[in-house]
Amino acid sequence: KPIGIFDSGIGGLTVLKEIAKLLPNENLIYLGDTARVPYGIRSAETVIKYSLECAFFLFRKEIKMLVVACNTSSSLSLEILKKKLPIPVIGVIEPGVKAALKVTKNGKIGIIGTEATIQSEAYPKKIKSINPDIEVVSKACPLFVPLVEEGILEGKIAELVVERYLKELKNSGIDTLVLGCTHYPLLKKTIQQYMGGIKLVDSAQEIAQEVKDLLFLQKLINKNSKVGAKTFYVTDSPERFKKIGEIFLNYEIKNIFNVSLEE
Ligand code: DGN
Repeated sequence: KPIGIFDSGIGGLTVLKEIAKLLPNENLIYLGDTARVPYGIRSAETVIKYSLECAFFLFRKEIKMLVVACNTSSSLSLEILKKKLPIPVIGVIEPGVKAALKVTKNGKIGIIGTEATIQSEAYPKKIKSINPDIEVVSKACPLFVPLVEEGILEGKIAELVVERYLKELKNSGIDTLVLGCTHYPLLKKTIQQYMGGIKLVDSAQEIAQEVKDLLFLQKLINKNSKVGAKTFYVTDSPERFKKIGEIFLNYEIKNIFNVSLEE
């Protein structure tokens, strides 16, 4: 049985990439809700509705586990998805938080994400529930997503936007910064350059490890196939997904199908 992964669009491919690296034998089905991206600027009610539609589409493909790759969706809809689906459901927030708590030495953690993720306070709430003494500084970085979608990952423009959003965080005394959005790992180099010694936590890498651990724990690991198959579904036309997605994955994307989620 495959693992289902969904995101509001293309960004979740950073998560798919890390899962494929760590679990090369697993069959992966990816759904990108490209017709309705971005989720990051929508109301909680809408994000939950869209997330449920994505989850049920994948559930009907007989997945054994659901990975909510989108930070916005994980922030707002993880609990309800866990209640509605009779399979393990994992979101990106908790693995990112756990990693950040391991990394920080001075107890001051920065979080960056979309407007909706930051407003939901999902990250600070999770952090405080584990360790109330940690100080959290959050910042929404809305221009990072379009920047990445345009393939502007390094150079003057990227540097200026990074500086614009991260200046305060850089001087706030944090020693750890969580990249709380699917797109941000692509800007890692530019962000790291600007942030200097501050440690970056890539939630895509962290969730991949969590998926692996959970598959072992639940004895769901795939031992049969040699090479994990990857199938992609998108709600808008596949052309743009293919073009931008190949920047994310660094290889040619085949098997992209267009689907409609509205019933
Ligand atoms: N996938 C979204 C996230 O991780 O928050 C980013 C894209 C978006 O919907 N704005």
